[in-house]
Amino acid sequence: MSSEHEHMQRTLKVCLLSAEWNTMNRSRIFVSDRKREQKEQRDMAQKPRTFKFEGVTMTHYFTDNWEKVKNFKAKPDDVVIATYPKAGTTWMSEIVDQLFFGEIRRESSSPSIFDRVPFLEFCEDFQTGTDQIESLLTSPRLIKTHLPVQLVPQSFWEQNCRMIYVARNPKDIMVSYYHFDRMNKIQPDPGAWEEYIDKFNTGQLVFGSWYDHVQGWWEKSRSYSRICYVFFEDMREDPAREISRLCSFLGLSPNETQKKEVLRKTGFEEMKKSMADALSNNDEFDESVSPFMRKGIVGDWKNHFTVAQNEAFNEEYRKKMKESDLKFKMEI
Ligand code: PPS
Repeated sequence: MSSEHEHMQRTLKVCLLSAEWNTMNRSRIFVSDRKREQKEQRDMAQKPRTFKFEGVTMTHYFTDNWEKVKNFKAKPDDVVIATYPKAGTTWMSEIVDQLFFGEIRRESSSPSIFDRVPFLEFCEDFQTGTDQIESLLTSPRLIKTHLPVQLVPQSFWEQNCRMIYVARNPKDIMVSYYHFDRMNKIQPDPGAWEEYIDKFNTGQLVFGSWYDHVQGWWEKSRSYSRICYVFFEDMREDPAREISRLCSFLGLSPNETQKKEVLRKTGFEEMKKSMADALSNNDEFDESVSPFMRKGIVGDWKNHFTVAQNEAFNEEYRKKMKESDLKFKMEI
C-alpha cells in the first residue's frame, strides 16, 4: 500500500471517529434533559426487582429490549466481549479497543469505553445497546454482553463472529459484584454479605448462576472455535502474554511499541485515571459508596470471607464444579 494511500485512510478514520464523537455529543445534548429527569427518577426509585427470564435471573434493564436483542443482525467482523458481571469486561473492552483503534484514539478525543463498546442487552428509556451498536461508525464493532451462552442472539453464531469470553474466580467476582450492587442505583440491593454468598450459589444474582455461565461458555468453546476463553487471573499474572494471545486470535500484529502502549493504557491505575471523566458523568454509579475501579486484584476475597464462609463455599464449589475440567486460580 502506498504511503499516500495509508495517509488518506488514516485521515478518513480520524474524520469518522470525530464524526462519531460529534454525533454522540449532539445526541447527548438532545437526551440531556431526558437524562436529568431519569436521574431524578432513579434517585427516588426503588432498586429494581429481579425475575426469571428464560430461566435466568434478570432485571427489566436487560429484558425490555429483548425482541431487538434476539433479532439483532450481527456482522461477520463484529467482536463480542462476553463475561459474567465483574469478570473484567471493561478491562478487556479497553484492551481490544486499543488493539484495533489505539493509534486513532490518540489523535482525537475518545468517547467513554461504555460508548466505544456498547452493552448489547442494556436498555433504558433514552438509550438501548442495540441502537448504540447500530450508530457505531468504527469497524469492526466491539460489543459487550453479559448474556449466558444460550441467550446470545443467533445471528452472532450464523455470522461466525469472534467472541472473547473473560472468566474470573467466583470469590473475587462475588466481592466485586457485592460492592457494585451497593453503588449501582439500577442493580438490586445486595443485602447482607452472608446472604449474598447464598444468592450467588443459588443463581439469584442478575445474569443468573455464575457456575452455569462459565461452564456454558467453556463447553461452547469446544465446538465453536471462534471463542477465545481468557482468565482475569492470567491477565493479572502476565498481561503481555494474554495480549499476544488475543492478537493471534484477532489476526492483529502490533509492533513492540504499539503493544507496550496498549499495556500502558490498560493498566489499572491508568484506566482509573482515564475513566474518571466517564464515571463522574455516570449517574447510575455512586462512587462515594464504592468506586467502579475498586482494586482490580486477585485474592481480595480473603478480606471478606470468614474462615467458616470460605470452607462452606469451597464445599459448594467442589460439588457444582465436579463434572467440569474448568479450573480457577483463587490466588496468584
Ligand atoms: S461490569 O460492571 O460487569 O462491566 O464490571 P467489569 O468491568 O466486568 O469488572 C470490574 C472489575 O474489573 C476490575 N478492573 C481491572 N482490574 C485490573 N486491571 C484493570 N485495568 C481493570 N479494569 C477494571 C475492576 O477494578 C473491578 O474489579 P474489583 O475487584 O471490584 O476491583
